[in-house]
Amino acid sequence: MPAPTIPVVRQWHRGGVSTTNSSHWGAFRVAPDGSVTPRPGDPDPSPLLGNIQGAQRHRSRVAHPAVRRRSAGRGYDSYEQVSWDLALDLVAEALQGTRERHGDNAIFAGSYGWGSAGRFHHAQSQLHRFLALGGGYTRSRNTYSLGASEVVLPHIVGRRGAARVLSQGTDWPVVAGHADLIVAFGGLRAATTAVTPGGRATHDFASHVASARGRIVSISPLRDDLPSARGEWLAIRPGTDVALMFALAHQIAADGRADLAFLERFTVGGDRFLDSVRERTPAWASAICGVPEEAIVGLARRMTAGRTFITVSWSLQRAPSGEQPIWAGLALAAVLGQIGLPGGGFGHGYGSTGNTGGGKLPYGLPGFPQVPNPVTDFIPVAKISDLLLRPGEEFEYDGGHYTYPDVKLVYWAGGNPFHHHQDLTRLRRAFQRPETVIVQEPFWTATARHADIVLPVTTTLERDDFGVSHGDTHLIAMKASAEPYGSARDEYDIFADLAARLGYAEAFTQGRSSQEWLRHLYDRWRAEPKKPFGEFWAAGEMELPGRRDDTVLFADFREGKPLDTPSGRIELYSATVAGFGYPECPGYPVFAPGPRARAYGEMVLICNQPATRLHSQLDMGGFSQAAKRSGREPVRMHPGDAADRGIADGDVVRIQNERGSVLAGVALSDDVLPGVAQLSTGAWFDPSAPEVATCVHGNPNALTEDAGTSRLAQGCTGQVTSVLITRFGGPLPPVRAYDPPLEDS
Ligand SMILES: Nc1nc2c(c(=O)[nH]1)N[C@H]1C(S)=C(S)[C@@H](COP(=O)(O)OP(=O)(O)OC[C@H]3O[C@@H](n4cnc5c(=O)[nH]c(N)nc54)[C@H](O)[C@@H]3O)O[C@H]1N2
Ligand SMILES: Nc1nc2c(c(=O)[nH]1)N[C@H]1C(S)=C(S)[C@@H](COP(=O)(O)OP(=O)(O)OC[C@H]3O[C@@H](n4cnc5c(=O)[nH]c(N)nc54)[C@H](O)[C@@H]3O)O[C@H]1N2
Ligand SMILES: [Mo]
Repeated sequence: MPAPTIPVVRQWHRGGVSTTNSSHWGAFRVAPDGSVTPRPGDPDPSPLLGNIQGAQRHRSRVAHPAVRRRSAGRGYDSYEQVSWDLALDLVAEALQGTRERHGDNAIFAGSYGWGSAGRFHHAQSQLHRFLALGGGYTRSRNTYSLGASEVVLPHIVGRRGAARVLSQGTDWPVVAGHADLIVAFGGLRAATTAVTPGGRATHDFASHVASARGRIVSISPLRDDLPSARGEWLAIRPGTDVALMFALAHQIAADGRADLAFLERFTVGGDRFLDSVRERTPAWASAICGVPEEAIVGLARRMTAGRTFITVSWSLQRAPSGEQPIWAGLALAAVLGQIGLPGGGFGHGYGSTGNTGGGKLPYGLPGFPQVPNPVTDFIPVAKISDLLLRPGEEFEYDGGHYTYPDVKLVYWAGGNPFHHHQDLTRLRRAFQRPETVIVQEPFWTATARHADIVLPVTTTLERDDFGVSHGDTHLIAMKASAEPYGSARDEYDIFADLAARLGYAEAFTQGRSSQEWLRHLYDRWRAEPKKPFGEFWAAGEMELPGRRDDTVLFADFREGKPLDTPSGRIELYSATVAGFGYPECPGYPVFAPGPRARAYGEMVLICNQPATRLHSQLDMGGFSQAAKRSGREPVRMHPGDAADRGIADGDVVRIQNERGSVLAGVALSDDVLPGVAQLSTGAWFDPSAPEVATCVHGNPNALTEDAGTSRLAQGCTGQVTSVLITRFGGPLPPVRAYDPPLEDS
């Protein structure tokens, strides 16, 4: 069938003026000519804005609904474009048939992913409401971001305490104004703070770091995980932070500076912890983590000389035994005894996202209302391949035993598992198993290419919405400035039509159009005082009332209010976790070495977040493309390591291990610890030349291991893996990841 034609590109502008909009990496404006500029008033806008304009009408957009031509299998076939009517009939039939033949839990719609900013057109909220009203779905729990922390923290500081650590830590102005020393495990990486889920109108990370009165010690394998001239870099081997934390606690205790009164009064297991680090000397730790013994002793003494704030980045727990750096970091802070004091204590992720310590609003955010999901089956989010490959098998999680349901239909909207999941070869195998895979996407991502039915979705430039994040300064009107690409539609309209086919349109829409929902959500939002909707919309933004940024985490606890743990105290020993009987995660912090060079010439690969985009989003955009080398994702390595392997700057290399191989373009840098290489996530997965590499573009998840942090949290461990790196001399295959799979291949 001939492809329907794509309508001529037509930007429409309301009255020829520029329009406001927003993204997870910040608010912006679209000029009548389509160019993108930062929101005036944002002191430190993100360069990621440079990806938007070129991506908006890139050839990798999905123009029309498409159905897989079944031949070689998902991920190998081409697609036929079809009408919306046919595509929606097929989706409705598949949903109904699956429910009737296999039950509601045979539908998996965890649908993890960031989608785009915007409170109403939030893909997962749309999908989850739609499927919950239709009978339910198997869901996922926790996040790739914080899988280990979300499960272990409630055992250490209680469920409410954990929520506060994760979203309401000590505010930055308090840290900057009171800490004599900030010790940042995993650094304070400026590039990651450009991003906040829901966007942030005012990027203030740089100003907080600049205003810090104390010094900052960044403990990281990468020098540039710390932006400030006032900082110091303490280079550490990946996966060894717990050894360093133990040695710091050891030295503090050996110097007679452990706060025994704090440990006694506010913790369970403080004495036991001090006992456990008795043999964990700086010399012992130095041999493991590579930090010189004198530097460990010196740091321990500086930490007791004044007010010390300890922050652990989220990356440390996205690794094998990721529960441990959280537990050990809190134990170290407890030994110092400054938890609950301004500028002291513990924090999590101060360089991981733009709103950690970034203020509080005394009300929630507006959002599309959810309904209860009648299905109780779930997976820890990073168990997607196991779910599909092992139906009926048991898994353990947080003390419980559960069974994987037999999933027959997978529905994904707003996420890209072929970006985010580990061991993509295994994921490809897993994706062959269901009867039906449905993906809603603006772009032909690798996930869309593994679907049977692909429904094209509008981008935030093509629909009206509003954006805001927790602790934000402004609500931003996100106004449509472009016609939908091809026949792309809003998620809301897609689900409204599907609900009509399945007989519950009214329940899904409550009789409202998208515009009516926007106004409704705004009107019933508890932020007060606020302007009438029309005034807010015309102004393009509204400053948020009641914002505060003077919180001190656990100040009330220090003053006597118990935590919601079994003991009411910080559990450095948890009888609950001990009772689960997991040797790899007993009831107290332990050191377990992470991935390391296991063979001659091997290196540790850091697979961190990309500085040039959000995950895989807009990888075809200008800012992301400008960093590529020979069209491949850049891999950074130390000049010494490169010389040992006969590799020069700009060479293409093959990075491989037992799970797969990728091509990447070398960027030499002495900001990288020798023995370590860095390949950020998010290059679009490109398996088009399997004879050359699993991915010829440089997606590190072709290499990472698909294994949980431990049986406690089962969190994602994608941050680090071990690899061999060699020069690639063969003919370079083209990158085909952005070419829509529409013609016969
Ligand atoms: N190796 C390794 N892997 C990792 C990590 C790591 O540190 N190392 N980090 C992990 C972490 S923390 C995370 S959060 C995940 C991120 O993983 P994801 O959140 O899955 O990654 P994104 O690329 O943001 O995927 C969002 C998708 O939504 C699409 N989209 C945008 N707007 C819309 C919309 O309105 N509707 C629909 N239907 N789709 C839309 C985008 O085109 C994109 O394909 O990756 C994880 N993976
Ligand atoms: N530009 C940009 N910003 C983002 C995102 C993005 O995709 N792009 N994604 C957002 C999301 S979803 C999340 S969850 C957060 C994630 O926030 P993080 O997890 O904090 O971010 P990463 O960049 O993965 O890791 C930060 C640094 O940790 C260091 N590191 C890795 N392993 C170790 C280790 O074992 N020990 C020590 N000491 N350091 C280590 C690495 O050098 C790395 O640069 O970032 C958010 N911000
Ligand atoms: Mo994340």
